[in-house]
Order: sequence, then C-alpha cells, then structure tokens
Amino acid sequence: MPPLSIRFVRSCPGPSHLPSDGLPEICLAGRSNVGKSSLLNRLAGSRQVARTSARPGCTQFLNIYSVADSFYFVDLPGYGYAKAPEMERMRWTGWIEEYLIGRTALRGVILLVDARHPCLPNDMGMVDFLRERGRPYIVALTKSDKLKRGKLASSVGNAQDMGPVIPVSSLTGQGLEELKRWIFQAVVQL
Ligand SMILES: Nc1nc2c(ncn2[C@@H]2O[C@H](COP(=O)(O)OP(=O)(O)OP(=O)(O)O)[C@@H](O)[C@H]2O)c(=O)[nH]1
Ligand SMILES: [Mg+2]
Repeated sequence: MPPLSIRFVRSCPGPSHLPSDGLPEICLAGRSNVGKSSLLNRLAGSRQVARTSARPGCTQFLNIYSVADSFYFVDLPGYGYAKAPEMERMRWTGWIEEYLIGRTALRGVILLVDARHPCLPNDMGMVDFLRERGRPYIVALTKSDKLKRGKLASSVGNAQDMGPVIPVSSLTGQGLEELKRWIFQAVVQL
C-alpha cells in the first residue's frame, strides 16, 4: 500500500474545536513518548507531518490530521506524564475521557503500548475503559525494533491480555500494512 496522504489540520485546545463535518475519526492513544507522532509520520511516509520529541509530554493538545480528506486521525495527549503540573494532567485525562465516551464520529482507537512494557497499569486501565464502552480498538506494540525476536514474541504473548495486538515499528515499518488494513476496516464500519 502507498503511504497515506496525511495533512495536519489543527491543534484543539478544547472540545469545541473538533471537526464538525462528521467525517470518521480514528484516534491514537497511549502513554507519553510511546511513539504516536512517529507512527503518524511513518504512515505518511514523511518526517514532516507530526512533531516528535525525545522529551515526553510534548504534544499537549489534541491534534487533528486529515487523511486523504476522507477521515481524521486524532492524536490524543499522552497520558502518564508525571512531570506535568497536576491541573494539566487532570485536564488531559478529562479531555481523553470526554472524547472517547461521547464522540460519535469516532470509529476506532489505536492504543499504542511500548513493546518493552506491555500491560502497565494505566494501559490496562485504558483497555478496561474501552471495553466497557464498547469502543473498537487495536493494541499497536510500538518500538518493536528494540526487542530481539524471542523477547518480542513473549511481549506479544503477554500483550494478548490487552486485546488484539499488532507489533509495529516506525523505524523499520514492521506491522504497518496490517495496521492500515485495520484502520480502513474501522473507518468504513458504521
Ligand atoms: N527505535 C524506535 N524509536 C521510536 C519508535 N517510535 C518512536 N520512537 C522514538 O521515541 C521517542 C518518542 O516518539 P514520539 O513519536 O514523539 O512519541 P509521542 O507518543 O508522540 O510522544 P508525546 O507526543 O510527547 O506524548 C522519539 O525519540 C522517537 O524517535 C520506533 O518505532 N522505534
Ligand atoms: Mg506526539
């Protein structure tokens, strides 16, 4: 499959700034620094689309990207960034919950989890939250290039507790075709 045509639309400082055209949305959720922006850039075949940082907590707002003017990627603020001021952290959590519970355009959630640390408590909390609300989701095990084959296999095995899993790497491109197929399926689901 060719790279996706991804274009940054805007950062949303509040829910009222979300798109109002009713196009389907796929959101990317996960801990801070897990590789959300890098994944978007790799899917776009470009380093330019989303800002990446070795410094956690860089993406503070909810960021909207248009994919071929057909659907949106919504990059949620990373959770679990311990150094953010308490109020900020509360607001981020409120945002994420509000969006995930109420958004009718939302067709699926890509939950990014570091392949080296599957099943951490706040990721399990997110899984429970998505299951309870019946939101379709897939677990993308990120940075899988950092693990040797045997370790990755056991990480994938452990991560099955979280739900359907695809190991991915934004460095090597591993798993991205499978992830794209999941995204397209989720988008067309009514
Ligand atoms: N080796 C490797 N490094 C990665 C991969 N994906 C991301 N990284 C690195 O991990 C760091 C964080 O990546 P980002 O894409 O900025 O993560 P993020 O989830 O968008 O971070 P925030 O927006 O700050 O929450 C960067 O240094 C990336 O280069 C990957 O697949 N493999
Ligand atoms: Mg980011």
